[in-house]
Amino acid sequence: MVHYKLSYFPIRGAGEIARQILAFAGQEFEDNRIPKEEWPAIKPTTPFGQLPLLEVDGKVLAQSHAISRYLARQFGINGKCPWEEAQVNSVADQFKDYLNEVRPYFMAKMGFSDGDVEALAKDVFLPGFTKHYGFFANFLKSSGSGYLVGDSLTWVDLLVAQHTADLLAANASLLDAYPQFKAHQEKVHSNANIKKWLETRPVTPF
Ligand code: GSH
Repeated sequence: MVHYKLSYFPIRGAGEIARQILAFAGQEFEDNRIPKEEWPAIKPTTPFGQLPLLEVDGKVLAQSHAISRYLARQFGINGKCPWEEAQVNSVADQFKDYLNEVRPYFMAKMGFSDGDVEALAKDVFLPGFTKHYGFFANFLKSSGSGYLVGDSLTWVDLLVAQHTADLLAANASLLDAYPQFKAHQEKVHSNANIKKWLETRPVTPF
């Protein structure tokens, strides 16, 4: 049997969607959560000096989206044809652009950087969130299925739904203007395997 080992820090962050794809597939995996103190010794041994890393029978793959794409393809949630797969990748890449755009807000909010959290919420987060959830809303509308692309769950649904859940946990009214994303998050997180994962995964602040 193939051995999957997912290495990341003991948070959800950039490692969580790979974990969720494996959980969705009902695939056993080694959920290797590396304590901060152990990281300096491991860092130079990794392909790009960063986590997450996926090991498949000892072969190493870095970069969170590359890992998600590989796993999604292995387990059939990468889109049902090359065009759907490209659409999934397009939304996922745009999601990464969104996170980069709003990063200064989240870094300050999580206490990793100085900065006026309220000012960053108003000037950085809200404009980025409104712009990008507007883009993603067009995909939900166009698919008409409740999923972002096609008529079934893909890994980009896991990516967006986790972020929506995180936003809702921090501010329940933030998505009042986007009821379709509350419905999307509920639909994605009602999948039996995902539901079980969400209920049993380690509780972390982010
Ligand atoms: N583009 C990379 C990906 O998506 O995998 C970014 C990975 C990344 O930023 N990893 C951070 C990290 O390894 C944690 S989220 N930080 C420790 C370090 O750079 O030494």
